[in-house]
Amino acid sequence: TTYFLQFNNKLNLASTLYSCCHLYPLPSNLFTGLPGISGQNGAKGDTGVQGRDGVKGARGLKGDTGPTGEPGPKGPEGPRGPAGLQGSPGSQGPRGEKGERAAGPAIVRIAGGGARGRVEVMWLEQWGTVCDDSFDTVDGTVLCKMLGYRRASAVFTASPGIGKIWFDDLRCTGTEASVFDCQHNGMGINNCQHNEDVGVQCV
Ligand SMILES: [Ca+2]
Ligand SMILES: [Ca+2]
Repeated sequence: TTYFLQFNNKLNLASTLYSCCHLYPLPSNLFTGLPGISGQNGAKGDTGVQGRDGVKGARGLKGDTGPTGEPGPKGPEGPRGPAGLQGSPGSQGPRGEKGERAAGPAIVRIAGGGARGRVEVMWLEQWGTVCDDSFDTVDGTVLCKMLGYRRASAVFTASPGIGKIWFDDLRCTGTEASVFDCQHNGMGINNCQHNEDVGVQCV
């Protein structure tokens, strides 16, 4: 029915156009029949040509920082460094207290070994003599006591000795335990000759 109505409408329109104007030729498809049934699907077309590569995408966002790792093992000990510069010497320390007189070998003697003779003293491991300047029995007594005698009964100029003249201007007070503790010019300091070497008589 629908096709029929469409057919009539097309027929009426064509008739009207043709009858009224005679100007337009009738369209060749105006009087076609009913549409046939649909044909079978055509064969599948050929595969198309591969398209061009797409535009590269934008760079992704930076990832988050990962967790802190475990500390690595301790490295080996480094080589020993070069020796440092030598330091400056320290300041001199305080003077020590005077020590006890060493009980060593004899440091005074009477030449010849008797109770009377030239006085000889040892200093710096050298035997020497004593000048007779200002030497008296007080000095002689200190010396005789060192040799085990009580006192000096006399002093005199003895026969010349040899070596150093260790004492000159010896002035003992009588209380000294050693002639080395008496006042004098200084060890080896003198203006004497060996013909001024002093002698002593101990009792
Ligand atoms: Ca003299
Ligand atoms: Ca003198």
